[in-house]
Amino acid sequence: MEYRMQQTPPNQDKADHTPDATGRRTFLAKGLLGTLALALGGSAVNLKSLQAAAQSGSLKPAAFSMQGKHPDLVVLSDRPWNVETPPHLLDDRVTPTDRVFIRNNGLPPGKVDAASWTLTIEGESARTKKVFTLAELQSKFKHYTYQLQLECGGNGRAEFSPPGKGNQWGNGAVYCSEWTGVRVKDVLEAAGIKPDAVYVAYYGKDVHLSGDTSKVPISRGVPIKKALEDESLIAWAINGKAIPEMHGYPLRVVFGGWPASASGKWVDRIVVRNKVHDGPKMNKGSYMVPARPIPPGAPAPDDKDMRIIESMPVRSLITYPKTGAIVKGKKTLQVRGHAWAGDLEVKEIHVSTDFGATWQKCELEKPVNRLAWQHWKTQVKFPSTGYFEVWARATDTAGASQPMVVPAWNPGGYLNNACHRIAIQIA
Ligand SMILES: Nc1nc2c(c(=O)[nH]1)N[C@H]1C(S)=C(S)[C@@H](COP(=O)(O)O)O[C@H]1N2
Ligand SMILES: [Mo]
Repeated sequence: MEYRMQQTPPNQDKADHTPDATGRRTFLAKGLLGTLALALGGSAVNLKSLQAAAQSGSLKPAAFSMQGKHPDLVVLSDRPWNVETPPHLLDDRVTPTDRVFIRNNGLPPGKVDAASWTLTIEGESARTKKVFTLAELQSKFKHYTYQLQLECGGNGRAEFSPPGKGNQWGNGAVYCSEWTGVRVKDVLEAAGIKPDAVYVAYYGKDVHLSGDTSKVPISRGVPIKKALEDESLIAWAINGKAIPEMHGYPLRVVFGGWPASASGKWVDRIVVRNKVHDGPKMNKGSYMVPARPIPPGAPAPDDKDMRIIESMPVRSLITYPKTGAIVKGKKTLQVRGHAWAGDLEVKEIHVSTDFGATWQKCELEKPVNRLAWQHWKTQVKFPSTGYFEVWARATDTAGASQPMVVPAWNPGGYLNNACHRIAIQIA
């Protein structure tokens, strides 16, 4: 369960949870032209920066190597680790753990002893303070397994102009894996919830980037109503195995459909609050958007004029074919992917191969459970050979569709749910 940067295939002692600080990345110049050729269909902004980098020779994609992770994930930063998944690697119905994006605000806790791990429930609106060992959580409460879709609030940020503050995520900071654990509500009810409870928040054991152990890198939460839903979990397993170190070993909370920042990793404390939680990253514009729209590039409003992001907006991905594909010898192609809509369901999804002039409806499956993403597919018939873009646009049960261009600019670069676009050449 250990992650290391390394250049040789992994073969570490599975009991050691200490990350390797001496990790290295290799840089490959090859592949750059390929990247340029495939950069179509995303955003003009990215394409320009790729071209500029190519001219100056400064862009060298890094080869990524971390135990348990797919080598084609894209590293945005390595301190803290922020690593995204190219959409074509998200083609599976249930995302394999090696393809799950990584978003850390601080440094993982290092060596973790699951046998002595405890979870404390407390806070102004908890009737009693309760402490559970991991084994007690597992033996005292009923287990549930759900497929839950999680997306970083900043997914798609790279397309905002001027750029939003933070990691320049493309479209791959999203996934849907299968989580197993106990319900947040069952555990909170064991402690008792006072009627004035408003918010439920996590604290984790990760370390602030400064190394200062008195500082908390992130502590966020959700309103009590979301916390008490059936699908809100305190989980110890993903896809049937212990959660890997990078994703919160040994315990995390999972709130599907909401910004993944609410789904705390390495969780050792849950607080029931009588007011909106005020932990780090619940303020100063983090995971907030202006309550009223502001012009692109305008200064960030005060928090009182911002709203905390809750359920994520409708969105979809095209996971097959891979952008840049050159298709030979046929003009009809299966196109497929997933769609999701925060707390809602996706009602329909369409694709266009003529830049949004006309749309064709796709086959769409129901979610396997609430808050799981939904699979869609369709046969696309291209009218001729040549260059095409495929755009996908999902519509939720409340009637909202994905915008075709980047939506409301906001200082944090959150909530870009514009249509996903891929480029195809029919040869
Ligand atoms: N303790 C802790 N929990 C955390 C974070 C963190 O830095 N520390 N990052 C949050 C953010 S912003 C996201 S998007 C998700 C990412 O989860 P993943 O790395 O398992 O994909 O974890 C959330 N939970
Ligand atoms: Mo995030």
